[in-house]
Amino acid sequence: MKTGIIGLPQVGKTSLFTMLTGVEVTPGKREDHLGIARVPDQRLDQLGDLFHPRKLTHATVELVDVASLTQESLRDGSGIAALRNVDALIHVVRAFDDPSVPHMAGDVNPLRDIQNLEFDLVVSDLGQVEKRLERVEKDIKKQKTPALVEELALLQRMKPHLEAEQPLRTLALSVEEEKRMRGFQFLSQKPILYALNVGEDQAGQLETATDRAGIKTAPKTGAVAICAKVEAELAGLGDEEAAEFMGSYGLKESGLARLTRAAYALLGVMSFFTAGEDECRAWTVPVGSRAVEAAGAIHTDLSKHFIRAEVIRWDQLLELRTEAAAREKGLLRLEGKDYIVQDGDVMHIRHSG
Ligand SMILES: Nc1nc2c(ncn2[C@@H]2O[C@H](COP(=O)(O)OP(=O)(O)OP(=O)(O)O)[C@@H](O)[C@H]2O)c(=O)[nH]1
Ligand SMILES: [Mg+2]
Repeated sequence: MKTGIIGLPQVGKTSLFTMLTGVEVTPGKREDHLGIARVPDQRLDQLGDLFHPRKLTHATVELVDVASLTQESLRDGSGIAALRNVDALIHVVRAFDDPSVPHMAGDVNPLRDIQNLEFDLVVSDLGQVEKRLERVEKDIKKQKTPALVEELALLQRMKPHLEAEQPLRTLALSVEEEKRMRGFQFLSQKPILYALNVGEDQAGQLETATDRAGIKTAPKTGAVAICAKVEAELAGLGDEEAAEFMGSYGLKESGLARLTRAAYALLGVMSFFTAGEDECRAWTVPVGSRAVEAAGAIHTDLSKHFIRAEVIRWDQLLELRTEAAAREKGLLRLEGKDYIVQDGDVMHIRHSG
């Protein structure tokens, strides 16, 4: 899974990137940064406490911190290139007040900033669609293939939608049509998570911050508030100190955990676990995945030679402590290929070969 961090200058993109990935970057340099974020998961940590595995492996998300997504970089294509193949966008929106940090638009106004950047994405896509339309219309005159005719019809639907300043996210497309358009990497089509970066004074009211800012969620859109300043301080603390520090703000979990949860919900993915003395590990799969597909996420061979999955809910396993005890109680279930995996399932794949 790959996510692109975008936003206006000086809103806290790199601060967020650093807090998610732990990658320190040279301040002041305007360049894209790439990093891997560990997806925090208390359930996995607890499984780790139970099994004491040699390896504890969290799920990861690839992040790219895009230095400047300006109207120019969108026009010349360099901004789009940085976001190729990202599954989702995180739009960092400034909500903190700090006279020492210049604000490009003058004053703090999250809604306006969201609308402006959305507009830039829509304009960029419109340019792409128009270019492609011209090409397809030309080609169709030479040779009228069914594929071109379909593409033309689709582009002709997209154009007025974009001209009405609507992002492609809100255009209903069939699975087939989505596939057809994927290669174009339209930016306004990607799911987007608004990350409202609030000041320390609001760190205690993160739950309500996005509502108070008037951010409405729409299809393929999510919103979450974080306080980069508080997170940066958290990063330097041990677990106990961190809990105490969060408690002083009335926070139960880190912004990191909140943000990744929101991103998972937005992307329609979830985690299941494998657990043993060797390794406890979280795996990310789409919600609704079948057992055989989950097995394939671990290794293609496991899906090919899949026999059965032994499944138990993570909290039940923690309560009963051992798989033997779980089996005795009948809580360790044997499931077939078509079992729909649930968030938090602990699975052991039985396979042949
Ligand atoms: N007061 C306050 N300052 C913040 C907060 N988050 C970031 N900053 C400051 O804002 C400035 C910009 O932060 P960056 O993380 O570099 O922002 P950016 O979006 O990456 O900036 P560019 O890459 O230059 O566009 C830095 O001086 C940060 O310390 C916050 O929550 N509160
Ligand atoms: Mg930056």
